Amino acid sequence: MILERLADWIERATANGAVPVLTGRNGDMDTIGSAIALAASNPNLLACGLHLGRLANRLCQEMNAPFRKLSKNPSWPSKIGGIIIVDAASESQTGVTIPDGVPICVIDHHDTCEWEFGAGDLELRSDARATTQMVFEYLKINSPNTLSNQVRKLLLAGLITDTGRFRHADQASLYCAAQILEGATFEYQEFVENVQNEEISASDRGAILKGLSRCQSIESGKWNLVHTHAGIHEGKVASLIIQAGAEVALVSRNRDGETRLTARAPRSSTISGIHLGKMMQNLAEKMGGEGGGHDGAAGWTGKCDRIAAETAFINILANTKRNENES
Ligand SMILES: [Mn+2]
Repeated sequence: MILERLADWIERATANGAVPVLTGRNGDMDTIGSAIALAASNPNLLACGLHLGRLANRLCQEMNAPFRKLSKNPSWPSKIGGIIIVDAASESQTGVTIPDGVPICVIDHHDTCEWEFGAGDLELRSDARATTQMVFEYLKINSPNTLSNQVRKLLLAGLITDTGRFRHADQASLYCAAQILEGATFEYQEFVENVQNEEISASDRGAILKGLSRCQSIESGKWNLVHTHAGIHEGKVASLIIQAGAEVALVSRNRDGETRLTARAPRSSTISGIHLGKMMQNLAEKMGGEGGGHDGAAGWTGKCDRIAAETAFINILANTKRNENES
């Protein structure tokens, strides 16, 4: 059983020194919640990463959850037993350089993977809807005492946000959510309201609306694409575009010479043949940079200008076959 291999890996690594549990640089609730929850199971594990996203930052403050913010060139503990990376499909997705010669363990649920593994490394990859789901499965069996209300809240928050409030859930993730709540003494509805209670400042609202006002709807091959650029909140803009009925949403941004693409697609599009993660990986092969993700949510980052990146994505979309099914 693969989770036993994780238990063995952690036991060996923590016997050799401190083991940072490193998050993805987007700092979303899934990566942060996974790291803090897993780190709570062993005193030699330390949750850390480059960045805390808005929601993760607020929940961590409310719960006083231990998380260490790293600089781009972190000073790692001198006696380091290994590094666990959660919810990141590549080293660049962590934003930091992993020291050479240190065993790594990657726990991730993305469809794409650019890690290279050597002897002593461990990869745990699954089709879980959130990495917190994988961490819960591990803690449930190997460290049930770690599952305090606080840890359960962090795990549940990762599951709630990565599934878009369970819109993209499946049987296993819903069952996992029920199990997380089974031993909890907080109320689900109250917690969900707290997670959803995201305040958007007037200037952020302005940026989101500006992004929406620039939207263009085009036909690319057999697909409808709505694309725009936004300086902030690209994921939110993309979700709003999908709610407006687009088959594929693409939001780009350019900052400090780096272009980032964020794409979303509804289930009806992924059933018909869209796999945004693979398309972004394809884009990285053509344009350089790094791309990947899930079928309905993915991203790419690279050095070329915004228009060139958008054009390359649109070409890939135009060449994506559509499975027509009669139902
Ligand atoms: Mn995730």
